[in-house]
Amino acid sequence: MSKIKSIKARQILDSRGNPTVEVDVITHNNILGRASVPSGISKGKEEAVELRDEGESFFLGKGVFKAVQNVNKIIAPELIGKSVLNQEDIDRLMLDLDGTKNKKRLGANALLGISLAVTKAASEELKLPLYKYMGGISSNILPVPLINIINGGKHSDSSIPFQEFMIIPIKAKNFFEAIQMSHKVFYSLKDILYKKGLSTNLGDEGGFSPNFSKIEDILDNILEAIHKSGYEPYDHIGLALDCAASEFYQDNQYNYSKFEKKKERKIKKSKEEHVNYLSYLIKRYPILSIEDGMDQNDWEGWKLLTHEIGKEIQLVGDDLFVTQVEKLNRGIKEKIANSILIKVNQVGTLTETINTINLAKKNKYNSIISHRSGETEDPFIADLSVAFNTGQIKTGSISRSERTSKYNQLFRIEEMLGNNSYYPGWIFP
Ligand code: 2PG
Ligand code: MG
Repeated sequence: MSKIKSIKARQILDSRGNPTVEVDVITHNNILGRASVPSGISKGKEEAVELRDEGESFFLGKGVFKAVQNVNKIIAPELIGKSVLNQEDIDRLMLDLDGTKNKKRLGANALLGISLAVTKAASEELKLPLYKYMGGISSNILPVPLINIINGGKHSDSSIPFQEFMIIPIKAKNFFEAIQMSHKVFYSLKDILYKKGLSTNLGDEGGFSPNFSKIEDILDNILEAIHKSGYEPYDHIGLALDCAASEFYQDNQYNYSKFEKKKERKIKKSKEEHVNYLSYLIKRYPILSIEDGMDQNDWEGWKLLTHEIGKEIQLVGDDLFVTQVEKLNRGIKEKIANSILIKVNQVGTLTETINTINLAKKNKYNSIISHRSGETEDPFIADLSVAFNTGQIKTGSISRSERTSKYNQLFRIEEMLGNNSYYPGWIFP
């Protein structure tokens, strides 16, 4: 009865109003598994391919009807009659059907929609919460959220070159308190910005996106908000950055010109100068984690950065590893970074995502489960983070429903786990 009766995909809209894929998988028990696919804007070059329709006139060339058709016409007929409990077989069958290295024939958005909908249908079949179905009885760690309160880079039209400025509520007794602390800091920051005449408009991931003239000014304002909320930086709340450096790497240089319009500082930094700047920042501020500090192809720069500060803080590869085993293996071999960002749509199936998380775990790389800047209301990644006890999640600010839906699901999971839930806080390097 857990066999698939029907699969239907449709085009829906993501948080930016752009088309994305939603898939319904229905079993013979009339159990529904429904999942939708997120979409990034600052993408890694080697991410699995997100299939979009051509032709500017239709949703500005962003339609996903080709991917929808691939689900309904090509993949669905092959999966009808298969049990949703056989996740790996289903994912492998889809990979074979696609037959390309980067899923460009059928589209990673087509494959992922089915893969996650199958997982959800399976958990419903077994009447298990999703996190427990995926992870088993040892899944009980509530992740520390890395909460993006200032949006820059490609996620805002401000002039900040770094993409994300996040707070990490380290010293909370549980996940609920972690969010309550972050909520306080978020609104303190809003107040501070407002009183200084700065914009409190929100960027793509729900953080504020005012114009500042220096990165230090942003960090100083965040520290002010932490103090104003009655917390101590480092002791209660740490900071994290996603530089998304691939977005401002040009001709072997890190070009801060989106930001530092005034000529008082060097706008283009060599990789050594850029690394020195990041090491200066971690000395001056309570920064515990830096993601994509270097460009995705600048492995030499990554080596330098890891050598300089990789023992002191978490260095996360996002565009660098694109959630793929092959890339992470190279990083491990060359001792690049010490952590990996996990995005389901960078790789395209749940099975491959789990393989990457397991490889990271085996090699003592931290895994941070992550949203995309274009999200839907689907909270799948909240369950994923608890299922594999990754201990960290990055899913935007304390605003916008596509972000808070993940926090809300984590509240529910914490409630379900009751006394068995565990919020270890920051236990990472
Ligand atoms: C990132 C992500 C999510 P995007 O760079 O980490 O925050 O952004 O989804 O645009 O790639
Ligand atoms: Mg990133």
